[in-house]
Amino acid sequence: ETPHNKRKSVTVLGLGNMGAAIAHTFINQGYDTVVWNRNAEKCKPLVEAGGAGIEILIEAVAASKQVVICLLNNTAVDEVLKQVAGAVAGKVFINLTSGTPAQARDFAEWAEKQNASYIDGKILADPIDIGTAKAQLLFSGKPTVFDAQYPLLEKLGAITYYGEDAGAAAVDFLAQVAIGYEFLIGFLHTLQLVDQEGVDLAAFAHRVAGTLQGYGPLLSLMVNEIKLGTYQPDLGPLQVQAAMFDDLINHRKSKNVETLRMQEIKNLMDRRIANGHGAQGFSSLFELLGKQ
Ligand code: FVH
Repeated sequence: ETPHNKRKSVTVLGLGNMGAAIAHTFINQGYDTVVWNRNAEKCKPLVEAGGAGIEILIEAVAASKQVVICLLNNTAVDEVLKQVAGAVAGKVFINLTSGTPAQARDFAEWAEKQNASYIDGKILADPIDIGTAKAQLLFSGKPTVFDAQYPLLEKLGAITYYGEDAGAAAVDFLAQVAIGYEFLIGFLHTLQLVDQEGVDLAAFAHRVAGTLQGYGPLLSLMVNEIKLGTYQPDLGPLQVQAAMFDDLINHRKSKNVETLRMQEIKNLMDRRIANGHGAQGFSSLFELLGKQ
């Protein structure tokens, strides 16, 4: 039996899909895991798994030095933290709730004023993957605090540290999540397109997954062209791409599939070509996307 002050303990606030997966992981890793949830019913499965359910929020927070928070959004986190203000000196808050860089920086400032510490974390994974290398977790905050928390955090999955600025992990998270959604809404639209032509969707998805392999090197090439400002043709010169886009958009219109985003791309291409850059690549649209 390890002496009490050596026993690893952690409190988890929020036992939704993700919070419960996090709490289960800590329990499985031998932590004395205190669990709290607004709707206390959700503590039951965790208590059965060996966790300690505490219904009074301030007692749940008082029970451990490390307090992991995983709620629906940071509005909820705000509501919860307000209830424990003044009673958190010495605590280490590890917030794994999705949110913005500004929210993360505000919480870090709040913690500082409360004589507590703060690490901001973002999860690029499904609950099922938590506790395995498949889960990607992004962290930022004070290096000394991150280092001290590393043994706890690395139990959750593959972790990346983004440095001292508490908002840095959220910057990457929101950007990467946005790219994912841009791609996936495009994918859903193309499924409508090919479905109408009787294409087998599973086979099509497999082919798309194959084509996606080529995008890694293209991303690096485009960033290089943006740095150099030369914008060598990628995907061909813009004027050739624009010619294809007219057909692509007309085809979609004929199939009653949304052309909003494709029209946005075409408009950018036309503007860039009109500015005399028709021989440049798709990367040159970057010039039109910054603060106007
Ligand atoms: N689930 C996923 O696949 C994604 C993967 C990527 C990261 N996200 C983020 O994880 C956060 C939690 O998401 P979740 O899936 O666990 O969400 P729910 O299952 O709906 O659980 C929400 C918990 O938040 C509690 N809650 C909501 N509002 C409040 C409030 N005002 N005060 C206190 N707690 C609140 C809720 O409590 P209850 O309704 O059970 O009483 C749940 O515990 C999220 O940021 C995702 O973006 C997950």
